[in-house]
Amino acid sequence: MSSHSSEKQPQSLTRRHWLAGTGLALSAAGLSGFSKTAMAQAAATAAAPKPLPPFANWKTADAMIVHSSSTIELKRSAFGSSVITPSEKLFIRNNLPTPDAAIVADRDAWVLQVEGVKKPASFSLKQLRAMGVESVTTVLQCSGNGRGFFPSKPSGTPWQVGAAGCVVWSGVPVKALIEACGGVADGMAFMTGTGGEKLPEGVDPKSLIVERSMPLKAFEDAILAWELNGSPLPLAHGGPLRLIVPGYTGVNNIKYIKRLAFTSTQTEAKIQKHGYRITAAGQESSPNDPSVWEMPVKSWITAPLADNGELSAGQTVIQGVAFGGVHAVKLVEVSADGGKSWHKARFFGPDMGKYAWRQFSVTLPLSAGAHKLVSRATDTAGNVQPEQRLENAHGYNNNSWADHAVSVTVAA
Ligand SMILES: Nc1nc2c(c(=O)[nH]1)N[C@H]1C(S)=C(S)[C@@H](COP(=O)(O)O)O[C@H]1N2
Ligand SMILES: [Mo]
Repeated sequence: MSSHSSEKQPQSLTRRHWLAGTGLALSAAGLSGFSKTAMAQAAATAAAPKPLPPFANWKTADAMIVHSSSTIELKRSAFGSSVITPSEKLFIRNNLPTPDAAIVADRDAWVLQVEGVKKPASFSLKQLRAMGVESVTTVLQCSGNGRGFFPSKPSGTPWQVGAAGCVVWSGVPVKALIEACGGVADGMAFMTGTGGEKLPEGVDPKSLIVERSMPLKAFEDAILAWELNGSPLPLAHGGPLRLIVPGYTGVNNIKYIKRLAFTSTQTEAKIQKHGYRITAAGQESSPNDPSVWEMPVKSWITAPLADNGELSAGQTVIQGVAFGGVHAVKLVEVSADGGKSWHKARFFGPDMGKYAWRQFSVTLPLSAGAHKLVSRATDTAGNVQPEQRLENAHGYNNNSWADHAVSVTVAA
């Protein structure tokens, strides 16, 4: 298991240390009755929601599930009915410690190195801003979103549906940058982005660096973004500058990007060679396994949910989100009987382009009793969201409609 996908949670280690320490001290004092109370209190502490880490303390706390200080997801009940996910509700995933806030103190001074072009050059953010501006709405989704539904419990964060959001990015198109650099150099097959995190000394940089390669064609609609939802890109989401590759899973959207290179081969970084690949369950990842790049078509219901109070019998509005990765989503069908019969949903709200998700809704009569609500999306290329997940060792790309079912009970 690579350090990138194991998503270690230092907090739980700390808690275990603390518990061990407490147990020792109490047994030494022979206070077994008190020890039980202490253990009960410790258990309650363990179950209490973790607080937001300081760099993300501006998030809407009651809308988020804090798995660790670097893995924070949106609750299924908190998606709302607006196509755009407010930045305060956008999930966070950092593979390395978040860089110091000093990097967003003077945003314009941030420097991007461009390589593998006819005229390699470095550009400050100030210079990039002068090269043009475009905006694109994309679904940003972690490759492991839905991992929590794998019965095999792959290691890594057990995300449910909330490691995803639909947001607006603004910045300069990569195409414009390439043009300014005289075009892509001959023989290049990949676009490679490098994260600007400072790496610890004495460690092989390849083992830690967040550097990802993707097929060259990915540059077509990619942008180097400095704004998120109309505000300067927060540090938590990769400010001052981030690579946005529409339709590709989260990890390919390099935060704090310091180098954009066109390369003939994929990077040798561990996160590329062994991380983020679709590996057969029980096998070690190999560079021959397919890389996690384009997102598959997917949808999920966001309301009603079992924890939103009792439903009464009758017409019920069922809603959710659907997207097609690099293709627009074309159709969503909803079933209230676990997939036996399907009803066409309608899209509502603005269409923000093919890389955005669409909100869907359908009103169905629900009788008293238990119902299993599921949704199934189809994209414009004809890909249909499958019933079963694609089993894989690390729990990537789960788009199974069965796994994303919602069970509700309607009162008699
Ligand atoms: N430089 C850098 N870029 C990164 C990461 C990272 O750790 N460092 N994490 C990646 C992963 S795995 C995901 S899912 C997304 C998360 O983006 P967000 O935190 O803005 O939601 O960023 C990606 N880009
Ligand atoms: Mo991710």
